[in-house]
Amino acid sequence: MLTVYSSDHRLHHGVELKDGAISASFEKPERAETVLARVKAAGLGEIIAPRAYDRSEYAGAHSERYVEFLANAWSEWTATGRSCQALPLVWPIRGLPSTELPQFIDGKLGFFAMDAGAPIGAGTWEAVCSSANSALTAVDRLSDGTRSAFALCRPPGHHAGREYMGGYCYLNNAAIAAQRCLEQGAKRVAVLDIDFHHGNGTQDIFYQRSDVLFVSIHGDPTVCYPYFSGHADERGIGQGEGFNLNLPLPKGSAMPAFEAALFDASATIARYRADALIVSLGVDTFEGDPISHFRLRTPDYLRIGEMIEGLGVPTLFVMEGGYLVDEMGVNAVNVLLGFEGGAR
Ligand code: SP5
Ligand code: ZN
Repeated sequence: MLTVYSSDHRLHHGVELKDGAISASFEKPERAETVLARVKAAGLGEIIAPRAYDRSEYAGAHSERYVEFLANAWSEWTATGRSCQALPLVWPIRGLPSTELPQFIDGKLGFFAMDAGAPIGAGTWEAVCSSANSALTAVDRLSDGTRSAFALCRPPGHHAGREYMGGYCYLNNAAIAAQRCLEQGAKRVAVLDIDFHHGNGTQDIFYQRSDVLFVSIHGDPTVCYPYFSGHADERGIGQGEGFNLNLPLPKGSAMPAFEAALFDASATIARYRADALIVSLGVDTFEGDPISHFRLRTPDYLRIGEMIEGLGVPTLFVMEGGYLVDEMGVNAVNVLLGFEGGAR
């Protein structure tokens, strides 16, 4: 399987508000390095760098003013004399009268963020573009007839909505990839999100549309991040009604429950007759993950890959979460190996 990877991800090394203090984020550069090392060790296949794309390629998934904000945020922030990473501290919560975009960076940060989980530093924008470009490059290889590809994206993307960042995510790599599949002739694209956290951003981007089916398996949002989306009754609206499926599972769920949910997800995707499948591949479902609450084990990821292969659709895997650095390489690549094993 082809892997698309850029070392430019290292330009982003965010901070995180943790236990009342600022420290290094769980979402750190070593994550992508350990996955890359495992791709090589397992002999998964060719590894290529992403090509450059114009910013307008992100516009199907995000608004122009949001992309503009991301591109300029660091320079606007440092222009105020600050050199630490930029974080929002005020949000337009329901009930406040103004929905106008503020003109000062501190207001813009809150306007375009769902939480304080997406810090912006000097290299963030460049890293974010390399991540999205990896997904786009992988789509372009898929449309050349390749059966599957792996975009080793970092930072991740599935919490980023049409006009907001959050949860370590800035541009929604999976949504940008889905949009490009449509531009390249696909009529129906399915996004299957198996990260522990609900892919609220991807849901947001496609909620009113029927040309992209979104299916997500995740921790129950009544007790798990992102709390404000991911419930089973969120089914899409307007044209999109019936094209959004959330399968929340209780904290502590292990493979039997996960496999049953993946079986349901697969049935829905098969009925949709997708021309392409994008998998938001998080491995924070692992039993040892430091911020998540499922109990999958390393061999379970082989089975997941095999089940996804059974759909028989050209498939792009996009790296999302997974925070136990020592194990996430093996677990992520196991999904890919399971997929390839299923194809044999
Ligand atoms: C892409 C992705 O997986 N984003 C996840 C964002 C989760 N943000 C909330 C993290 C809450 C961390 N709580 C720390 C508990 C440590 N014991
Ligand atoms: Zn996650």
